[in-house]
Amino acid sequence: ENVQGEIGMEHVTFGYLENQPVLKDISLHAKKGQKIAFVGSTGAGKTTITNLLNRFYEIWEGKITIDGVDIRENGLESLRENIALVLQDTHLFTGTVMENIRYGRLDAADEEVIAAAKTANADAFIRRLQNGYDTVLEGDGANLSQGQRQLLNIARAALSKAPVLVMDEATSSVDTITERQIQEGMDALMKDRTTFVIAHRLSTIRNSDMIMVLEHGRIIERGTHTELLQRQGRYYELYTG
Ligand code: DUT
Ligand code: MG
Repeated sequence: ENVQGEIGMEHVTFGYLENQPVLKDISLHAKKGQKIAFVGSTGAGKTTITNLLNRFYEIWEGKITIDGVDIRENGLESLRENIALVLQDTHLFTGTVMENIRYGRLDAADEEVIAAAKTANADAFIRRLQNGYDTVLEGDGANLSQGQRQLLNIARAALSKAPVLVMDEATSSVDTITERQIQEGMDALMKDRTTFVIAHRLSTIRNSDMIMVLEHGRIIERGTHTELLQRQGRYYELYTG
């Protein structure tokens, strides 16, 4: 199986409750390796789009494809293998740092795990922990800062070989050094993968191939950063506001 990671959405409509659509007629196309960013007010439907790509819910209408194949045709297992996730809430378990990063890639040697941590910019802080990579994390990484947990999530995704990456950027107010580390880690991660990124800091998505502006479940504007600024519409408002 050689998945390229092209993503298509055609006229996707979905809601969590009957007769209450949250996404309406969403169509988009991401070529292999492109970075697509989603912006818009809270509740606009950004996370819902990624929930659907991951098949956490079934769509009401329309179609979602990877490499042209409807995601309902292949099993969830293949979907999980092809999509790496960096979500707002971290999913760390009680175990060592090494085990937490290796999660999902049990075949990975220690060296590979450490290389992924370096890619994610997590290696330096891990080495400063009491027992380095052997430090045991409490449930959900309670003994780490929010920024450190995020870096571990990024390291885990860096170890994954999935051609598609979904990132729901943390809104968290981490310090600027950690923020820069997170940004560098995410940039390294996106390289060569088709990426859906939900951005809360618009500064981080200026270089996207396409920015989608969502409002009340619809894409109301789409284009590059430059195009959307020229348009002086909603994105311009969000960016300059
Ligand atoms: N919603 C539900 N049930 C859920 C999740 C969301 O009813 O389990 C509603 C809340 C909102 C809409 O769906 O009215 C879209 O939510 P979503 O989480 O997709 O919004 P967002 O754009 O990701 O908002 P935020 O910026 O706050 O993360
Ligand atoms: Mg969200």
